[in-house]
Amino acid sequence: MKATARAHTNIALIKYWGKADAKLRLPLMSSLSMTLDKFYTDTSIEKSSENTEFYLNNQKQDTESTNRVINYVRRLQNEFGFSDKLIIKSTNHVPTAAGLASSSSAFAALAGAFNKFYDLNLSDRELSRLARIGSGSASRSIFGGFAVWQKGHDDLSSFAYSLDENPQMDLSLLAVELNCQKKKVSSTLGMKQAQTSPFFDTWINRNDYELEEMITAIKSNDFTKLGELAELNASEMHALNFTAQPGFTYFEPDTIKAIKLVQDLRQKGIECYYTIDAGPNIKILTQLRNIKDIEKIFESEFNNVKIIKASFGPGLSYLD
Ligand code: 2P0
Repeated sequence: MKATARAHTNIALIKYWGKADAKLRLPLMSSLSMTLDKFYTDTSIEKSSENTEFYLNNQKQDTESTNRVINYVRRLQNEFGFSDKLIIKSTNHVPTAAGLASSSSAFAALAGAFNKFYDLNLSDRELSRLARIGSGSASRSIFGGFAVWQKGHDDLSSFAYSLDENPQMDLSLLAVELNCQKKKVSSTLGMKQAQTSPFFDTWINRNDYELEEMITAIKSNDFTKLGELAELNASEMHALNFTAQPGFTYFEPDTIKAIKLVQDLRQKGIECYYTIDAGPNIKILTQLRNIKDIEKIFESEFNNVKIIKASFGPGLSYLD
């Protein structure tokens, strides 16, 4: 028997940046995201007659990523009392050009495949909790549209829920690949380092307020408010990195150039906002009528820039 699940990546508009418990991936703050239609992972699980193996895009993976996946699946097996050897195959439909991390879709799809393979009939809440243990942001990819990951206080209370599975907001995301990839500081390391910033307490203390404001913006279909808040929240996250002891940044010179371009576009009446994750590329939040103008200006300002357009994607689904 083989079970396959599909999960889409998400982009956080209110970001998770700080862990209360690294092993359980309990966050210090709640977060909110938009699930994206263009980027997803398909993962299948079947029985193995020999060892547990992990293939990504049809290739057997190195020890590090294999271990992360296998240890995760073992942990789930222990929780539910299984011990079979498994073959796990994932296909990522997350183009590197998107500059988006695939761990959100990867662990959500894996939790889904596990649920299907063992016929567990888990609720979305339970699936979200299990996905979270694999990678924090994966908790939100169980759901489509807008999802909120409530921080909770222990393993059972930290999971995401759907805010709006099928939003009517005119909201697009342009993933801009700036061709300036550098060796990354992992999210886990970045989050740990950010906690040394003198502004970290402020970041935590503002979380309830910013989350509530974002939920209000979504419920009232207020794109301007959503964009302003998302940009502020991303800037706060990156300010923590700059002011950590020692400081660091994911930004490259082109990141700053792109930020200024977004600000210039706004001055000219083309409404758009940026958000940035643990890397140098920016994602632009905008509306349908402005996409062409933004693409044109970015293409003229950057050589060989790749821009991928995305909008709302669905939650976890099962393929077989
Ligand atoms: C987020 N990021 O909310 C934040 C914003 C990046 C910037 O979650 O360590 O791969 O596996 O729990 O989920 C990326 O980190 O981290 C992330 P782990 P994850 O989307």
